[in-house]
Amino acid sequence: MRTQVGIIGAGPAGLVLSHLLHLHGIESVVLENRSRQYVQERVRAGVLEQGTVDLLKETGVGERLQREGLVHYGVNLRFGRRTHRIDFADLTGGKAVTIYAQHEVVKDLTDARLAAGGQVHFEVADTSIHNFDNSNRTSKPAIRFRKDGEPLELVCDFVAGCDGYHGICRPSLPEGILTTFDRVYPFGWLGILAEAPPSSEELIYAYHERGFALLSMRSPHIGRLYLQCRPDEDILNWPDAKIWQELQVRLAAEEKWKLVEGPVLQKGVTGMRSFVVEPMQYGNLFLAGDAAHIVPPTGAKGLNLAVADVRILARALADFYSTGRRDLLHAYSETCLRRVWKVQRFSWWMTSMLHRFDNENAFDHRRQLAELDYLTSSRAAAQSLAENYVGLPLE
Ligand code: FAS
Ligand code: PHB
Repeated sequence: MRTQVGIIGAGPAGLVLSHLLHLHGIESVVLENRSRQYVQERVRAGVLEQGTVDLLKETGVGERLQREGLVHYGVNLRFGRRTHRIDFADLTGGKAVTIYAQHEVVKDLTDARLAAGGQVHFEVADTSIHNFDNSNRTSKPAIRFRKDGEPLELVCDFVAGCDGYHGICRPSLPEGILTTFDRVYPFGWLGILAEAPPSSEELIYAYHERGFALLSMRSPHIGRLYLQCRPDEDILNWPDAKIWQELQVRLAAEEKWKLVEGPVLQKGVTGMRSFVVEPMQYGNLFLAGDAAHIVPPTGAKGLNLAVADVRILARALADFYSTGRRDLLHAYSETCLRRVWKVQRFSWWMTSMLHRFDNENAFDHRRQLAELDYLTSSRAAAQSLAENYVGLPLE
């Protein structure tokens, strides 16, 4: 097989990249080891930044998003049982976020790629990457894999490692090339999908002495709620009634407000870490999305950062194929990392402010409350949160 850009991973990074390359007339092949159904049903992120929404709409894959997405012009912080709204429209000149599940984005992009004759191969196995280090000018990069048991090789000009945190691309780089920056948090999130109308129009981030809680949603009928838990929490210790009981305590408000419960459709525990590798490229291999970085979900940034990476990569590849110049490709990692580290900072800050840490004391708890008090009483502080939450400019 032969193509211009070989893409490993059919998550948001891989699919948006393939779609953007297609719009530039650049061929790509996407190789995904899971089934199409698995990838399109995997419950992950739910908040799209303004820039992500604009990109999907402007590039012709935002029709269902426009119809079904929930546009939010604000978010709520709840602490001391009192609720404070951060008004995005006022603080960011009209920007918003849209609630639209990641797996819906993946569905829309997969449909669009296949409808355009794009090559997205699911359930490939034994993927490996070769000749990407640019040392041997005669042999082009290659991706070897099995499809229906048959060994195949995809020869390409460039390889995009969009295969997530557990993929094979990052580990394929030679020893000594990558520097890793890592912080593992001493807690996780227990998340549920519930068949219950969300009890708030907009998201509620709650700081509570028993731990963080978040009320989010997927539709006017489906709630998505999280509570801080131990990082190695066994979900079997959390029957539905106990989850709802804890959410009722942590989300309680002094104003007249009730958290409506309902059947739990899905529940799971996610660990939390901040992770970055530098550089995000080597030879003709480019890492994008979770393959290169992980953020704690408190800032709702993971998916959006993946999209930001591949916007930069698609532009660099388009410039190369139209002019032969490699300067944007050479600057890919540096360009992405400027935004990656600012998003890492914001996600770390939101996480540190809203969660209870076992090794912190009464001073720290008062400091966290002061941070929340400052955020909700200073326009400048609120504007900083708002501009990060709706999404920083691409560059
Ligand atoms: P992805 O992991 O989405 O995609 C990588 C793809 O590569 C996968 O489909 C995988 O099957 C495939 N792959 C892996 N190895 C391969 C191989 N060897 N060969 C071929 N294919 C291979 N972010 C938020 O903003 N909010 C959230 O609430 C949130 N919740 C999350 C919950 C969980 C459990 C997890 C794991 C992540 C969550 N995230 C959240 C972050 C998440 O949304 C990611 O940031 C986003 O999926 C990044 O997209 P990709 O970089 O495309 O990686
Ligand atoms: C979600 O709806 O899944 C969600 C929302 C906001 C976050 C994290 C997850 O910060």
